[in-house]
Amino acid sequence: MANLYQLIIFLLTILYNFAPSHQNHFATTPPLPVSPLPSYSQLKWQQREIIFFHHFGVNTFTNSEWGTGKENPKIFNPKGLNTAQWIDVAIQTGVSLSILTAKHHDGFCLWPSKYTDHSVIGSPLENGHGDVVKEFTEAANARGVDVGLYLSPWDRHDYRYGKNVAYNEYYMGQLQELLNNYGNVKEIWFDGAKGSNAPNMTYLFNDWFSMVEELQSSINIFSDAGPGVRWVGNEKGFAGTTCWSTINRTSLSIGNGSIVDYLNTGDEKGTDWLPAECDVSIRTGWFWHKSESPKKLSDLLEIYYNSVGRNCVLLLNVPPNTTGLISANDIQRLKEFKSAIDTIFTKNIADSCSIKASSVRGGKDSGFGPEWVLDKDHLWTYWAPSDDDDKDQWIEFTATNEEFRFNVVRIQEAIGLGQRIKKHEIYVDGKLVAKGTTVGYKKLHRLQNGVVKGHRVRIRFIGSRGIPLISSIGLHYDPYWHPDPVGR
Ligand code: FUL
Repeated sequence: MANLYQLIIFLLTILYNFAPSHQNHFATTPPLPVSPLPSYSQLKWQQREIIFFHHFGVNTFTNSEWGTGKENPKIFNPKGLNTAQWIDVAIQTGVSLSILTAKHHDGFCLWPSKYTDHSVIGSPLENGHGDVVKEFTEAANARGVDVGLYLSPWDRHDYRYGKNVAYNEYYMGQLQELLNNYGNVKEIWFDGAKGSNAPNMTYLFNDWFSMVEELQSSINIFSDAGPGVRWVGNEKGFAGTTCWSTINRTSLSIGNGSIVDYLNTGDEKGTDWLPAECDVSIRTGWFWHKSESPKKLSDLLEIYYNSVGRNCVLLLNVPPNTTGLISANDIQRLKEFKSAIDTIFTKNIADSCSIKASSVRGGKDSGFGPEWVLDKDHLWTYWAPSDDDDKDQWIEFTATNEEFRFNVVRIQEAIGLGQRIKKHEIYVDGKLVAKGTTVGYKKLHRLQNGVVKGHRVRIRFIGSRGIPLISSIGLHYDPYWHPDPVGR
């Protein structure tokens, strides 16, 4: 009798579980994020990939890099100033944000600040009625390019410099002028440079940052220690081969050169999301000098692979000349640079491959299959392995007809849910061709042995914080890449 009773209960349980009304019809949910996470503004910033910097001021006319602060404003005379031309160059280069030096260390202001006369007011520009910040921001707004500003804390001109209260009041007054009167500002740039004549000068960074965030809602604050974006630790445009967007802000300080290695690699265990920006000039100097010319295309590509291709944003300085224009040879080099990037990355050889993975979260058709690494949304659609697939997670591409040929591999993580990957390897027909550590928003591998041919590419993820989430993968051919045969 008891057995019969048990049998009935068993059959009823089966019926209950398989009755249509009790089946799970819901889609598989996305996995939990692994914190820390980027803010909306940090994600937008990361997707820009390349940003322009324009160093322009009295140094442009004195052929120097650091002005003394004693320059006569009358020397600032860009007779053909055309900021629209700068912005057009940004657009042609695919750049969506340009940052201008509103004030450099010499203290000369490119806008008519009411707190000093060391500015465009004393210059021949529109007989003292000019405003480069206004022209620049208006040209950018009219063309749909975002703007950023650099207001140097170190001021070699102003008499208040070195007097803590007076100078911080002056500086904060200028911040209010710049952030109240020129529309949206998407990035503000602070460095920690100080005059050796005023070693006790204290910059009230915390007050400055609070004020910046009060005045501009979607701004990223750049400094050695963020809080929006961190310095990469050098001015060569190179990030570490390992580069986490995470770091401990409490270990950072602004203007302290000893932490450059930490800034360069970030910190796997960091509790703050603070991605790195790689600043470098297209020429040797930050300001325009007649004797200098733009870097070679191969150098710019090297910088691109070592910055954008290492999970960073490239802040490329393009200095306007004494006429007030971007020089023709810089424009030419930027055209070549943009065209090279398009040539390399427009075609993805993986698009014509069949694709499979070690496992899929929620099974086939769950929305997390490996095919999602080939769609055009690079952030919120991704391949996710199943939670229990923690030994050998891989994704594999197989050529459907003739063998493929490539020399660049691009991997991108769904960083909206955190940066996860610690270690990965790339195999072609079973042979290891590249390996690396972090991936982040974008990792580019230029294959050190040049072009590989084959039928099967497997990318293995062999260490991650939580499961890896891969938003995009590309197999590309870079015709400009000729690895040095020495040391192979
Ligand atoms: C540094 C400055 O000292 C350089 O002149 C330049 O502006 C560079 C981008 O930042 O801190």
